[in-house]
Amino acid sequence: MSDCIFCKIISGDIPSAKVYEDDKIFAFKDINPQAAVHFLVVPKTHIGSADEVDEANSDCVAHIFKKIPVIAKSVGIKNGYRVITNCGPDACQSVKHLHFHVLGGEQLSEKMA
Ligand code: DGP
Repeated sequence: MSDCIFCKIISGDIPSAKVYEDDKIFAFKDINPQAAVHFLVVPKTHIGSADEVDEANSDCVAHIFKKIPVIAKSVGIKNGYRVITNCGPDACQSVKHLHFHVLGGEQLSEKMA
């Protein structure tokens, strides 16, 4: 999508600190980290949010969850991590391209909201 920030990051039109890339997904450090380690994993195909995951596009979500442990280890996460996806206004989703936050590298709060 031409006006999507994450599509522009995937294409390289907007620079990012890439931590992983393959033919289906792209992972990069969050510009506003909320933990010692905080990266985002996104499908290369534009999907607006978790609300738009369906039979036709869910393969990339399974792929993301297969790769998250690999990426987490590669960036030095050793003792667990949290995966979050914000979906829609009540969850304060600010970028309308499906993305999974991966937070770790330190003890996280017990609270999620
Ligand atoms: P969310 O609120 O779940 O939609 O989170 C969007 C995240 O995307 C937020 O933590 C900040 C991050 N972000 C927004 N714009 C950019 C950008 O241009 N570069 C990077 N690296 N991260 C961005």
